[in-house]
Amino acid sequence: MLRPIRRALFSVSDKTGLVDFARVLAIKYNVELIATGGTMRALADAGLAVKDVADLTGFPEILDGRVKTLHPAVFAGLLAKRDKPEHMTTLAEHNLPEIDLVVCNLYPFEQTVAKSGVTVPQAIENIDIGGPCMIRAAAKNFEAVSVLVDPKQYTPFLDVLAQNGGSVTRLMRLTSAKEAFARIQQYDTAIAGYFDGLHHGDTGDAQPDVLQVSLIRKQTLRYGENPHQTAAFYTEPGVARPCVATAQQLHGKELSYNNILDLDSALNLAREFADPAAVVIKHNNPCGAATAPTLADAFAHAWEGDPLSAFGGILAFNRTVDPATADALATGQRFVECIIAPDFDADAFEILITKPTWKKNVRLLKVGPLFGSPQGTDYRRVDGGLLVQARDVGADDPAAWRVVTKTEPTDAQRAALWFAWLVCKHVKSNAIVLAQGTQIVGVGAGQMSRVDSTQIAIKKAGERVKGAVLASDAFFPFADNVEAAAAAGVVAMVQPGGSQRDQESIDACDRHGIPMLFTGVRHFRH
Ligand code: 93A
Repeated sequence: MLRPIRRALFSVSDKTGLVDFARVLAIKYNVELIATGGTMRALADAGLAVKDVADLTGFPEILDGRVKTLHPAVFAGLLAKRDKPEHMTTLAEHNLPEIDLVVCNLYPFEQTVAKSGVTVPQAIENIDIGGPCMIRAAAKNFEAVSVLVDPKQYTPFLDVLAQNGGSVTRLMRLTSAKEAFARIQQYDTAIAGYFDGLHHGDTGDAQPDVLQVSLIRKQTLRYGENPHQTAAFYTEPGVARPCVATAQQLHGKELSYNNILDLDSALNLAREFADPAAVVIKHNNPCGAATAPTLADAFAHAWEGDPLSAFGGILAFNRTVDPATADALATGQRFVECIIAPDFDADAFEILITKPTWKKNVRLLKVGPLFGSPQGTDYRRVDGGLLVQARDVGADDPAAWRVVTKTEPTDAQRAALWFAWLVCKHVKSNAIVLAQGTQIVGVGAGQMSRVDSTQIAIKKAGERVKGAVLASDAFFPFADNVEAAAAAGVVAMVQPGGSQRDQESIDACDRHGIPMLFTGVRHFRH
């Protein structure tokens, strides 16, 4: 059945295409526009006549915007059954207008938690309550009401209006209701996954006096770190977030104890990045990592980081593996033990499992869409006890980094330093990481002396050290690291700062004209 659009309620975080769409509704189809605060300002600034939702509800936006549309005037106008006279009488009695269209996209929860350094309160504030309620209400009442949850839907919606003299078809309303519920499901899955990783420690509660950890055996492993050690994999009951414990093995030999450790590290590094990223892990340390506009390029750059070490490595991607990436992987003498990714495109899967040298063996694990870094608590067994700490997440803010040298870094150097810093966080201490742009070219890991890590990273980088940037997981105790790096050709550095001899390192940088930044945050990984 055709339904005319007379009144539309707008409430969008992503304002892409908003004004153009609303203008056609208002001018061409004479639709009355109602909107929430920011959306209303965007429409009014563009010269459109728009009513504040507060005028509809008779109630102002309160609690920092936590309550703006949660009001019977909005929900009755959306939910009233137009073919039920009692419902229409109720609307009339309370003087509530019908709302025919909801245009709403949600607070960017997924994008927020995907960013590095996001705090729990920031994530929580990005949980949209009113938006999903309106979307659900409109979708439930799709027989009468239309709902649009994505700017991509604006043009097809206008096409339907144009074909039907300003009215919407039932097919259009039903299709958009399906998309609306699917969007809510996706949104809630992201929130549920985030909460699944939260523990009381994250909300500032004290550690409990008595800690009871109860885990369920997921699988018995053939052996532990070495063949003479028995082993099993235990997982948290009800764990649902994307992680190695919930990953689905699609192909290949049984996972080993070391595979699981390396997959966990690989995935936790890959999920740090918003751009397409590839990571190669060996013995729990990254030997290659890169981001690039395409996953195939990210893979190529990650592999090039240290091709010798990458042989037999564990790979993680933060995007679905596509055929171009699978082709690149399957080319030449490359051999990998395991690949973990949100998913594998069907053609990519076929390419990977038919590569002759891997056929039966390569382990492919699908983990589902990634969002943000895992929150919560880390446990570490020591003889006679368990060490408990909050995970090393949410501490970094590149905007708070301090330039301590006379020379300022360029924007490109800052971006490369941020990339190197994120990788550094996932390298065993003492950690030194060298990067060219968003490609790792040298890693020094797990040395007892920091300058040894620096020397190893420089050696690994070879010629590529010239023009590279350097990140150090903890402060430079002496100026020897700066001297070694500068002599090799490093052009910018980042480190936490905080040594009694910081000034010696700063002076050394100034002598070489190299910018250095202090993060104020340390990332030991023992
Ligand atoms: O904080 S909320 O959950 N409370 C509400 O009542 C509410 N109503 C709409 N967030 C709410 N919204 C959301 O505000 C919408 O889903 C949309 O993403 C955003 C638009 O706000 P503004 O128009 O002020 O930019």
